[in-house]
Amino acid sequence: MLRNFTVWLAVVVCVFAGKARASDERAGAVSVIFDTDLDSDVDDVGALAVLHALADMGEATILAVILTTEDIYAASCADALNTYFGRPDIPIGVCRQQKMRSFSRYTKLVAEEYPHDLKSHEEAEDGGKLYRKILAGQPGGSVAIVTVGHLTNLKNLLLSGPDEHSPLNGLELVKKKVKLWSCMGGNYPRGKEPNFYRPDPESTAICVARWPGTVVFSGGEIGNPIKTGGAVLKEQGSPGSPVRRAYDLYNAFAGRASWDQTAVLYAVRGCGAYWSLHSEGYNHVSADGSNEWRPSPDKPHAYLVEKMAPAELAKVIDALMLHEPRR
Ligand SMILES: [Ca+2]
Repeated sequence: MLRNFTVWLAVVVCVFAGKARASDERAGAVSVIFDTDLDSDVDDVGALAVLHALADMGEATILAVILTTEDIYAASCADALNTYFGRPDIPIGVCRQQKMRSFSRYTKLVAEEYPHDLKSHEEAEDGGKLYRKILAGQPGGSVAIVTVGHLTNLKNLLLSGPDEHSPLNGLELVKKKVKLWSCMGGNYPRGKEPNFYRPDPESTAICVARWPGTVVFSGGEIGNPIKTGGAVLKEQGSPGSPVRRAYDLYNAFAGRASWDQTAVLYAVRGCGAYWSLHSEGYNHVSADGSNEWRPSPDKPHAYLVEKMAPAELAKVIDALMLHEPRR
């Protein structure tokens, strides 16, 4: 009897898992590669939670999570978050050329406390290669890349040569497969923002100058006044949620800026009622990682301009961060 029940349960679980995947791939869902420095700040966790919520709502499909960080527990933490949200098999990429260390306030404990099967950083794939593998398998003009950290892996993709996944070089592959790069980085119209200058300004300058398609930047000034993950997450979040746990470990229950969530939200929903775009001109990045918007020549660059009041947009983001996985 117990064995029969176990078999029945397994069938039910498989059927519901199948439905979840089918729903993710609903027509109109935006296919996203999420590239994150899941380490020093906690808005990356908020952004990944928002992305899973949008996937559960049929608005997004998560193709891969790429960790551009030297935190050695970031990959396992990402796998634990993906597993919590019912997507344990999302491919995970890392930076191979960095000297790894442990410095995040939350990645190690989240990785230790929540189930996942990626046992170590070494088991993950190389981020630049994973980009190529994923892009090669997608339809033309279909992929949105969201970056919410620095750009080492993206530069590795862009400068890559042909390989077993595609005869195209990185530039050609991006041009053919990527419809949007939604980039949290820089300040607009000018400034110096950490994602662009720390620790790899050279990759920033290369990616922004050579990107062969549309880039929309969410500057530090956009996410800064949108405080989320505070009292709402503390009081209404599931006690078992790794998102709530990460914000607690980060000591962020006073609320934290929503830089990274904005880049996810834009990639999936566009401007909506949230923002307008400033698109005339282009973004110039200097060797030190500072940036300046220049009025000409016009390139396929744009930056977000606040439209919805930050306190109202915070409610939208907080609601998505409270989302619990389907069981
Ligand atoms: Ca980040």
